[in-house]
Amino acid sequence: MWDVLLTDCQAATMTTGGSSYGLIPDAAIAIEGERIAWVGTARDLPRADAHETRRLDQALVTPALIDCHTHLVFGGDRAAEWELRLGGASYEDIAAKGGGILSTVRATRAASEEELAQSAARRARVLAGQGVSTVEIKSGYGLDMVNECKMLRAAAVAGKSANIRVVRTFLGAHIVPPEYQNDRGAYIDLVCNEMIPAMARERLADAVDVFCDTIAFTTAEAGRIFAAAAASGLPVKLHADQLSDQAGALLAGKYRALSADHLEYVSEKGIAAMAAAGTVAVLLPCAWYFLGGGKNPPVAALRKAGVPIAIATDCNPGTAPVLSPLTALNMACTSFGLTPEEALTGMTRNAAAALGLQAKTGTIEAGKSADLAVWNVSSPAELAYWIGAPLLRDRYYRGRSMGMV
Ligand code: DI6
Ligand code: FE
Repeated sequence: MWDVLLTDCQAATMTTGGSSYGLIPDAAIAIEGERIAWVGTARDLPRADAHETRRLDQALVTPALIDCHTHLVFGGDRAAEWELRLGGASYEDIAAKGGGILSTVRATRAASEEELAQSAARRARVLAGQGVSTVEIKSGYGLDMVNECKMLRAAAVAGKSANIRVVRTFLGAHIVPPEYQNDRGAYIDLVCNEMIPAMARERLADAVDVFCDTIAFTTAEAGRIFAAAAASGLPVKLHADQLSDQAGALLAGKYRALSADHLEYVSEKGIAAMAAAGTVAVLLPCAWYFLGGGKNPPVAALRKAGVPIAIATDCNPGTAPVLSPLTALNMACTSFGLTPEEALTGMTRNAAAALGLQAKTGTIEAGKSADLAVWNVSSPAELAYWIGAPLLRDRYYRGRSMGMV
């Protein structure tokens, strides 16, 4: 006997093939324990006995959303810096004057682990209340062993308290910390020789990321860090070609990165390298918008090359103070020209791939974790269409209904 049977619903399974969105108009979904046991058209149900049957009045069920790129753990905020930017200062100017990421580093170092966990849990609960059951959280505002570990532990605590799966990424190479300003090589040594091995040994991180750009690390430096990650058995991701073309995507392809993220300035060669390596392109339209909407990422070229596209909020205090994944979907369509189906695929199936979780979550298929979102909409395109509407009706995480948060 199944534990739970969801009926009288439409299911956008987000599987490849079949009709668009993998849509099953009159669907049933059976859950056993933490997993999806069966999904299909209701009249094909092999049996209908379940401990609990929930009729959903034709609501739409999708895979729970996956926010595959966030910086959810941080101290303080950067509203004052935003006011400066509105007055004409650029993100790069502010960074050069010790503001920007470094100001969040100061606030994060000053915060206790409990404070960081609590504020991150509040943010994670907001994401969960919009249908997210998996969130990636990066470190990168600690920039020393103690504070990077503190951030990653806080990320795990936040996930538990919000009933959401957290995937942790070590971003020690976010920016050169103040105490190494005149010896960046020594900081990279620390990241490669001590921090990455410790993150792997203590199982504090699932992947390693580098911010590769003019205000952060060069492609050669990122290459050293990727080699250290490989030696410790950790997969890599890259903040690539956001503010300028640094050949970041080429490097991501060379190291078979799970994803290369941002990509506004990615080159044709970079796209080809990503396609050959199966690297996911994570586009972050909220950061693009909040920085004033510069160059668009080359969506048509990514599509043509067959690079899978994911969409995330990039929630962070500097360039994307955004806790609305559905708004990110809307912006992916209105600003970057994705179709609503591409956008939703980008926050489900392809977002799972960007985290190496494609076997576990991201589609509605038998055997996968029962991570589901139930929406009060009549078609999947509405998820990207509305801005700021309370569309979520229920969320399932590992087979359990979380109700409305
Ligand atoms: N790219 C981003 O969008 C964020 N970090 C990064 O490497 C911005 C982080 C910040 O400004 O605090
Ligand atoms: Fe980021």
